[in-house]
Amino acid sequence: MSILITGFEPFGGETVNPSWLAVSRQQETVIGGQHIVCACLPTAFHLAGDVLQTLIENQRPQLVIAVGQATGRSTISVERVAINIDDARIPDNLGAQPIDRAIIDNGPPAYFSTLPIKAIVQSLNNSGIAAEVSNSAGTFVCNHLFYHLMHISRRFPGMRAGFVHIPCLPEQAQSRPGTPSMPLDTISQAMALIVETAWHTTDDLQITAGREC
Ligand code: PCA
Repeated sequence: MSILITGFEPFGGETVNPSWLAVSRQQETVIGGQHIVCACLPTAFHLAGDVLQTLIENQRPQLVIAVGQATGRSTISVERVAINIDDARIPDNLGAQPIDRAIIDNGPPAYFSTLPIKAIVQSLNNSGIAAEVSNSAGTFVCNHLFYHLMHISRRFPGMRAGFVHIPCLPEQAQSRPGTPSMPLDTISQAMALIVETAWHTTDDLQITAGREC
C-alpha cells in the first residue's frame, strides 16, 4: 500500500513542467506510515492513462493525486470534476490533437474527484497559499488523465483519487507578460499539505466554494 502522486512532462514547447518538479520533491516523504511513490507521466493522450493504470495495478495505492501545470492560473486549483471529452487546442507531445472526442466511448459524462477538495483548499489557504476549488480541468491531457484516473479507481474500492492544477513558475511566466506564477518552493509546500490533508481527511468539509457566473 502506498500513496501515488504524479506530475507531467513539459509540453507545448516548454523545457520544464513545475508539476513534476514539485511532485518529485515529495519522494522521500512518509505520511501516516505510507511511502509516497512519485511518477512523471507522458503528456500524451494515448499514453498517459495506460502508464497510470500500470502504476496503480503495481502499487495498489490507497490515495492517488495527479498534478499538472495550468498556464494562466494564479492559484492552486483543486479540481472537482473530470469530463468525458478531449478537445485539444495544441498538439500533445506525440502530435495528437483530438477534437470533440469522447475519452471513453459510452463512459459517464463526468466523474467527481474523491479527494476532500474543500478541506484541501482550506488547509492551503490557512497556510497562506492561494488555492481554490476549480470546476474545470480543461479538455487537454490533464482532464483526459483525470477522467481515466477516476474510471480506473472504480475497480479499486477504498482508493481515493483526484487532480490538482498548479500555476507556472516565475521563470516560465517571464516570457509571457501578464501570466501569473508561483515559486517552486510554495508549490512543493502545497503538494506536501495536499497529500497530508487528503490522507487524514476522510469526510470532506461542508463549506462553500461555489460561485455565480
Ligand atoms: N498540463 C496540461 C497537460 C500536462 C500539464 O501539466 C493540461 O492542463 O492539460
